[in-house]
Amino acid sequence: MLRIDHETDILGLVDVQPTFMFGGELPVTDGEVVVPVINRLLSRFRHAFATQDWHPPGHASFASAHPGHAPYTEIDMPYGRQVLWPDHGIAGTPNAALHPDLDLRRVEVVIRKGFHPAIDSYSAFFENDHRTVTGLDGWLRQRGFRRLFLTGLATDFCVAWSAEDAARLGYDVFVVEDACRAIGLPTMGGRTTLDDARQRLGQLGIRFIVSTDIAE
Ligand code: VGL
Ligand code: ZN
Repeated sequence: MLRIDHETDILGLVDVQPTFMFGGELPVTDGEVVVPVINRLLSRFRHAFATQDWHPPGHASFASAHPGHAPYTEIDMPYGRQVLWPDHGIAGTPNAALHPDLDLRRVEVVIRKGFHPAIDSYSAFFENDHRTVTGLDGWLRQRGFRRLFLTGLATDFCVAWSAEDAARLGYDVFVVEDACRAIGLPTMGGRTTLDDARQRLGQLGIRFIVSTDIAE
């Protein structure tokens, strides 16, 4: 059992937006089921932050910006390999809002990411060039938070990249699995992006828990 320390623990909501749910532009299987699980957690933590995937039209991560390339294939970008996605998370559209059923009373800061036209940003801390910062580290550090409990979409992309950066920045990181859902693209040898993410995160000491592991 984990006991919440209300001074130094914070719940993180990663990209809990309709664009990643049933009926959205980049639907994650069962993405919408995380909303009630996250609301239960929000009633227990005193502090929370949220991220929002927030792209301009024609963003470089969209397959539509690369003629001849299909969604869910990869290309080389100046900063490394990039999966191409369907157009999604368009800044200012209803599907890019935080899910309307979320109880946002405890969400003290919202970080938007992915608004630079030429760089994608999975992580809540750095854009995919691993150098451009979002400012979240400064906010968390100045507020004195030490342990992050991450939830949201998708486990194997934005949640995983946020968790890895957080661990490297010195935070103690927990991924609350029943409050997350994965995209699960195939990788090498019958593995998926979720299998690969679990392995990378485990090596960094990031723990996968379920919401019932957190004491009432
Ligand atoms: C995400 C793909 C593209 C995510 C965002 O939130 O995991 N995935 N943009
Ligand atoms: Zn995106």
